[in-house]
Amino acid sequence: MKFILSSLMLAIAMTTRALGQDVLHPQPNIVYLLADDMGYADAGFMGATDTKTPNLDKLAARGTVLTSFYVLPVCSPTRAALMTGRYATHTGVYTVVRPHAHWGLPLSERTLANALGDAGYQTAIVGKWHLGEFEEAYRPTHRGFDHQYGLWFGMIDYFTHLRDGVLDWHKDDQPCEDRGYSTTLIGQEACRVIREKSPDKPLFLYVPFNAVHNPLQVPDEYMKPFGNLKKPRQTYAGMLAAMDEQVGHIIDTLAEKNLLDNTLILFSSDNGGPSPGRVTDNTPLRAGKGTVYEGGVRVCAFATWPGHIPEGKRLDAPMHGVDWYPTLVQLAGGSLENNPTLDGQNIWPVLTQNAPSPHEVILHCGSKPGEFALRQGDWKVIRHSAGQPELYNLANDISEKQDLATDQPERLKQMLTLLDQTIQANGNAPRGDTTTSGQDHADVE
Ligand SMILES: [Ca+2]
Repeated sequence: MKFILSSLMLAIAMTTRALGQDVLHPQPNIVYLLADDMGYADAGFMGATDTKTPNLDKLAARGTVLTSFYVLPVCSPTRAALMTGRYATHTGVYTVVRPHAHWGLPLSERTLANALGDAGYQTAIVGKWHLGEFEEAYRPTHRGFDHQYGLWFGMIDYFTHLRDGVLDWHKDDQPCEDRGYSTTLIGQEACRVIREKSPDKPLFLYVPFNAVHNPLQVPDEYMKPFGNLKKPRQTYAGMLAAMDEQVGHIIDTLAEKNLLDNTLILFSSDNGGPSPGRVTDNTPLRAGKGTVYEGGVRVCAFATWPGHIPEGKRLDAPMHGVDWYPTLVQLAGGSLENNPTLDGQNIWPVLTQNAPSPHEVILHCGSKPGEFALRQGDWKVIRHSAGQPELYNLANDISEKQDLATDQPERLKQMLTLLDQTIQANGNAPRGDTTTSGQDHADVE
């Protein structure tokens, strides 16, 4: 029976190949859509009513929404975590990598693109890198990506692709003169990569949009449907709609290529929304980008792969961006042997079999020296770079309104000890950026 089945699979594979279609792969294609600076409650699937994200909502409904998905408080550290499966305590990427800064994701790190490439994947990054570019060796095509398109820095002008007067638009890490709104260009290139995908290899397509990061810029036509909103929220809603439209094109292209059944689609923001209440909406979470409060590190996220991941489900088990690395590499049949120590855990059983979160604790690394938080079960302790530590019970206080540090000194002490132990057990890498306090621009970039 097994022989007949495998012969049948082979026959189908050969037939589809003869027809010029994609060969059946046991390894799924992986598309990671990363939004930049999107608030926890800015999408319809997270309850937003003043924005329009129909394509993200459709995808989320066909998969599982991850309501306790954590990342780091700003851009570069989250990207480092996604690319390595390691916390900032291991990579040293605690802060944003500024344009031309003489550091980046350490070259000793094995990236997700390296690992999936080793497992036989075609790899492409279309969007924002933000992990260093001052030497060639730090650029995406030297970090495991077969193909690169988009920006190296953060915070470029959406129309001119300039940052501080310097063009930051690249193709295969060479300057690129393509004109147009960056969100549109990113979507178009992602679709091209899918259309021209190698028929012999599964695809890892990483699409880190620079939307909806500031500067808040969007063609007028996208703002018009949101005339009832005040700026800057109106502009932001337009930017979000433009990004959602490109997500729709990416999904349509996957469908045209008949790849949807064999593609795992992941979505998240890279940090919480900045200026919550004015630009973004992190309801019901406290604060936003740049902080280790929930509004800075808990982000909107989902995972979609019909037939594999439950549809229409909401999953509250705590998980972290570092988890994708081991999860995806194992799903792809890749090897973690000789990999640097991982902080991430394989969350496939959580996603597919309702297993509990594999994390005893989740560590939050802030950008400011000495700033950390730790979640254990429902409890969360925060140690700021200055001032008193705080203690919250997220089970009945998701908004972190009631600091229990004074009421529960014993638990506070225990949690702070556990925090120190966790930091020590999870690497002691020097901070990559030694030139700033980590405080500068944390809230803008
Ligand atoms: Ca960001």
